This record gives sequence, structure tokens and C-alpha cells, in this order.
Amino acid sequence: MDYIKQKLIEVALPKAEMVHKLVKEHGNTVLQEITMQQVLTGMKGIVGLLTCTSKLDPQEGIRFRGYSIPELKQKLPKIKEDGEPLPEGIFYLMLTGELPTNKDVKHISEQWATRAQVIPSHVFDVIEALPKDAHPMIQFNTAILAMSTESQFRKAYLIGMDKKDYWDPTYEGVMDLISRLPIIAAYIYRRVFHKGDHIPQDPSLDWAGNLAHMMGHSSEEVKRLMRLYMLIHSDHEGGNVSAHATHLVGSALSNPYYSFSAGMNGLAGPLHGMANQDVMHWLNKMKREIGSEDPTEAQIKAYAEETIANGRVIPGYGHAVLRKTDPRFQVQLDFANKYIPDAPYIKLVNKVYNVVPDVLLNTGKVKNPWPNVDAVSGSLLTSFGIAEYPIYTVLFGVSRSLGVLTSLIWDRLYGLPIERPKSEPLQWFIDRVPKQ
Ligand code: CMX
Repeated sequence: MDYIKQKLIEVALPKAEMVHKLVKEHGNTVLQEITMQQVLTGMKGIVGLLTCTSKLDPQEGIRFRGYSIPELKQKLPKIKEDGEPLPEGIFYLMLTGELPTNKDVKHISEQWATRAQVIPSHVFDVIEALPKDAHPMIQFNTAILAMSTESQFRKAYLIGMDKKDYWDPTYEGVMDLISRLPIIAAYIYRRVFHKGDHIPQDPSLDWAGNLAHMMGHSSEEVKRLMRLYMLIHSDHEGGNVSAHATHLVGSALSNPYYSFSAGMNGLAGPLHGMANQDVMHWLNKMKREIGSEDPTEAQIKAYAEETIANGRVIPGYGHAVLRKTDPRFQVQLDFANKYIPDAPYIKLVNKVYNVVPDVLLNTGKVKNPWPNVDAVSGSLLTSFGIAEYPIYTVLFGVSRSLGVLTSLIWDRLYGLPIERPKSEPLQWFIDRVPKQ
């Protein structure tokens, strides 16, 4: 058995026993009170999920297994000391709860490079059957579903297996799926934007470096950017739409492909992962309407106010949990300041940052007026030559696989059952209003 799997069993067994014990011996413990508002406005703040891979603090932002992004930039293995951490490392950390060694990261890189070589040809046939102008997320998700013919979980389930072993073929499916996503993403990118002129993977490269290479952007800076991008988008605890959808569908014992596909359908919504391309749409439309490549802050403020007045959202701003500037926004700005401080799009992002929070505060209803991860990611990619913004949510999805699929393995290690919250009709809520 692979040593990472062996390690996982050792780490997970006592935790699974603890979950079992908590349910059996403390099942009636009241955890929190829930208000009408929470239920009717998206269940915000209701603890309804067990997730170990990362935790989001409203003020501080995300921590992966206890480590903040600046700490991970120090502690995770890199190819070169002045470069960015390898996403293989955060996968190992989220999976096992321990910081990886260089050897662990190399082992995962090699595993993924080998597993990536066997994508069945029908997956590419299915992509080719779609019109070229079908949104890249449609193509991405269709390919993910087409790959489910390879599901090891489904095969093992049909043969018959003990519940406590569900995690094992899930792990195998997750490793296969993650390994193949960069090839799928790059294939779609080259198909849609580069006349189908595909670039084979280079098995000597790391997972994110390979993605940049196969997309045709193989400078060292873009490889570094891709490693950073894959690191910071990988997880955002369990309740966000892509994580929760993956978990929910997985709770029906759907295989990793079905489960991840559900998460990706959620990521494709404009209030979630599609916001990264909507930001570029918003910025470019603003420049066109103002008639300037370099609008003033006063012009940007007026445009933002018009967006609000028209009943639309300003993409890249606000968050359901965060109440401060997203550290994932800051770390991308730091990257831009290191490599491309004078890039016009980065200057524009900074100008927008100077005016939009006040515009949102003035609405009197936005709970978080600060930028989220999507406010800068597209401008950064564009500044490095990846300017075809419909691909951005696909890149987000490749990264998000690391967190949500690790959680799927843990769901099965913990032995979590099918998810089934209760729903009620409107009268039930009306009946609960205290009588005067
Ligand atoms: N622009 C305009 N209005 C906004 C806003 C924004 N950026 N953010 C919140 N609001 C509005 C909400 O639409 C809501 O309006 P109504 O009361 O009229 O319905 C009100 O402010 C209160 O919302 P909230 O409690 O502050 O925010 P929610 O938790 O409901 O929504 C989010 C969070 C992210 C969907 C929202 O801030 C938004 O739509 N942002 C723009 C889209 C975006 O950037 N999404 C990406 C988030 C990160 C990610 O998942 O990738």
C-alpha cells in the first residue's frame, strides 16, 4: 500500500472513532441557537458541517490545517527558495494534517504525472462534440462527468465492500481525477483560444507548472503564478457552494467525479467562482463606457455607483463570511508588486480598491465592502498573458479540487452518513413569530 494511504489510516482511525463516540455518547448536546434570519438568508453562521481541511475566520481569513497563507509560503516545499509553494504540498497538508517533506511532495508529483497519462479518448471526443463557443465551464464539467466511466469507487461498490473501506477507492478516484484536471483544463483552453494546437504534458514538471506549460505559457514567472493560484484557491472551509455541493452529493455515495462535478456546477455561478471572469467583464466594460484605458478614481466611483443603482453586484467585492480584505487578494497583489508593479491592470485594481469599499458601505446593507480573491486574480493572469478570461473559473476549479476532494476522502474516513436537513413551508416560519 502507498505510504501516504498507510499514514492516512493511522491518522484517521482515532478521529473516526471520536466522531462515532461524539454521536453515540454526546448526541443530544445542544451546539448553538439558530435564528429565523439565519435560515432565511442562506444559513450563514449555522454550523452544519464537519470539515478538517481548512477554517475561515471572518477577520483573519483562511487557515489551512491551522496555517495562514503567509505561513504556508514559508513552510511548504518549493522548487526554488524565492518561488511559490507547490500545490502538491497543500494537498498533502490538507489530507494528512502534517506539513510535507520535499520527498512527500515529489512523490505526489510523480503519482499525478503517471496517473494523468491514462485519460480515455472518449473524454476528448465528448469535449469535441460541444460547440467551441460553449463556455469553458460547460466543457470542463462535461469532461469531468465523462471521466466518471473510470470510477474505481463505483466498480468496488458493485463488487461489494465494507463501509469502513469506502475511503480507499475514493482516494484512488480522487488521485486520478486531480491528476487529470490540468490536462482537461489546458485542452479546453487550447481548443477554444489557440485553434486546437495542443501541447503534451511534460512529466518532469510539477502539477501546476505542467498546467502553465500545456496552456502554452511556460515562462518561469507564469509557472510560479500558477503554483500560487492553485495554492490560494484550493479550499475555503466546508460551507462555500463548491465545497458544500461536493460534500452533499458525495454523501449519497456518488463517486468522486459526480461529486466534484456538482461542486463545479456551483463554482460556475456568478456569486461564486464565475466572479473572477465577471470582474474582468466589469473592468473592461467600465473602460469602454468611460472611453479611457486609465480612468480616474472619480470616474470609477461614478461607474460603481451606477452598477449599484442598476441593482447589480460589483463582482470581486463582498463575502458571506469574511469581514476584512481577503488575504488571498493581498497575496496576489504582493506577487504583482514583485514581478509587474507597473502593469496597467494592477494599477486599475488598486484604484478600484481605493473607491469601491466606500460605495458599498454607502448602500447601508453590504456586510463586507472589501475585495475577495476574485477582485485581482483575473487582472494578474491577464497581465501575465493569460487574457482569455472565460477560462478563469476553470482554473479556479482545477485548484478547488484539492480541498473539496480531500474533504470527500475525509467524509468517508469519518464514516459520515447521507446529508438530509429538514425543510418547512412558509407557514411554519410564520407560526414561530412570538405572539404579541
Ligand atoms: N455589490 C453589490 N451588492 C452587494 C455586494 C456587492 N459586491 N455584496 C453584497 N451585496 C448586497 C447583497 O446582494 C445583498 O443585497 P440584498 O439585501 O438587496 O439582497 C446585501 O448586500 C447583503 O449581502 P451580504 O450579506 O453582505 O452578502 P451575502 O453573504 O448575501 O453575499 C456575496 C456574499 C459574495 C455573494 C456578495 O458579496 C456578492 O454578490 N459579491 C459579488 C460577487 C462576488 O464577488 N462573488 C465571489 C465571492 C468569492 C468566491 O466565492 O469566489
